[in-house]
Amino acid sequence: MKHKAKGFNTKLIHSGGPKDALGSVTTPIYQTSTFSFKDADDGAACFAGESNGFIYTRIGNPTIRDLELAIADLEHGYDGIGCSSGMGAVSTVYMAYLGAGKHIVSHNAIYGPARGIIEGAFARFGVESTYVDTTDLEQVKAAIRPNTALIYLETPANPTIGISDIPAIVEIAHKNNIPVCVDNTFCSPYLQNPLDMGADIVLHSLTKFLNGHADIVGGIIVTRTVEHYKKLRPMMVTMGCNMDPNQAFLVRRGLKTLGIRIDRAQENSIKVADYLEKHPKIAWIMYPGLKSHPQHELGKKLMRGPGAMISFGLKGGLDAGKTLMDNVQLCVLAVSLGGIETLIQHPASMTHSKLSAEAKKAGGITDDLVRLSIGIEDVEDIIADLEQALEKI
Ligand code: LCS
Repeated sequence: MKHKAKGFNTKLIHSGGPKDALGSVTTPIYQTSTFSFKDADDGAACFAGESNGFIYTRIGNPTIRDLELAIADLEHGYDGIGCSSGMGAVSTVYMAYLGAGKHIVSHNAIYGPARGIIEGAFARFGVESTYVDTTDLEQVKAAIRPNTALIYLETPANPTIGISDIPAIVEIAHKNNIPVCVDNTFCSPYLQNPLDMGADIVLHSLTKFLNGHADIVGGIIVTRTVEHYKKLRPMMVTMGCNMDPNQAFLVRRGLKTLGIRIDRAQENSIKVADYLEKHPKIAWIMYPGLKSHPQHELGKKLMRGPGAMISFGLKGGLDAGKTLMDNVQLCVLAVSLGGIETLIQHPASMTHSKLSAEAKKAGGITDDLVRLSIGIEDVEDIIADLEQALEKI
């Protein structure tokens, strides 16, 4: 796909296509399962197999296509593949690159189910895996085997906010002919473009920042090259991990405000992180914008801003964390992230509860870890809410 040399916020509004024949400014919801076999060039009926237009919504649909093209443009990729959910995108990538006797290397603190499905279902089919701290290049190098078929990164990682050096890992991987997939959910293309750093595949849970309004689940894969696209697209279609046109419509609408939403959430996050870091009851905090983050300098190199995700621990450990979460009034105690509302959650008992105790320990998913996804409310209100809840500890 040819990149349009437009600014990011302009692309958020105008990228995508194809445009509706009636001139709708907003791409409508094509609520149809199937399309008559017509030649897309002249509209004449044509035999099955000769149509070059849309065929069937699991394979493709104009509302979904609009979103795929828009996000592919934002991620500087060849093309996009809309999926039912973030996990639909993750599973499609795993299915396309892994198989019996193949091996995956990944970070030990990625979104729980993205690891759980490898160690559960994929292991049953003979897939091997090694989870290491990918923020340490030596651990990545040591984990590679002759049968390694995929390096799968999530950076910043969920929930530890560790940052992996994408270009350095790509260099190691490509020397070994291994493709690299990056889950860019925590940054969104507004803050980071892994394909520009040499990654082969980038994916998102659209449920988070790209949609931003906590009203759908969705996912997308964008590839750097046509070859990767051709490997992945049929896998999504045949597994039935497709989006729904309603879902695509809502994400396309939410996407238009991604830039201003992240600017505001990030501005709030910098203030909340600063407040928490100085609080006497806080034991530790991980936020890329703070100098205390171990990959603060790397983050500045890879990301255009520190984002809106913060993890921290309280001196009073798990019990103090429970008290905090039980007492917030504005911050919503819920899983998920990247929406306009501030969410607070406890990964060890919520998003990452299915991981073994050893896996949690190795990944730094400690019992005292509290994760915040900062929204776009007035920051004084977010801080006041945390303040009154911290006073209860
Ligand atoms: N990748 C990342 C980084 C995620 O955080 C999630 C979901 C997924 C993929 C999967 O996306 P989904 O299928 O849910 O659209 N993360 C969640 C979380 O931290 N809390 O609830 C869901």
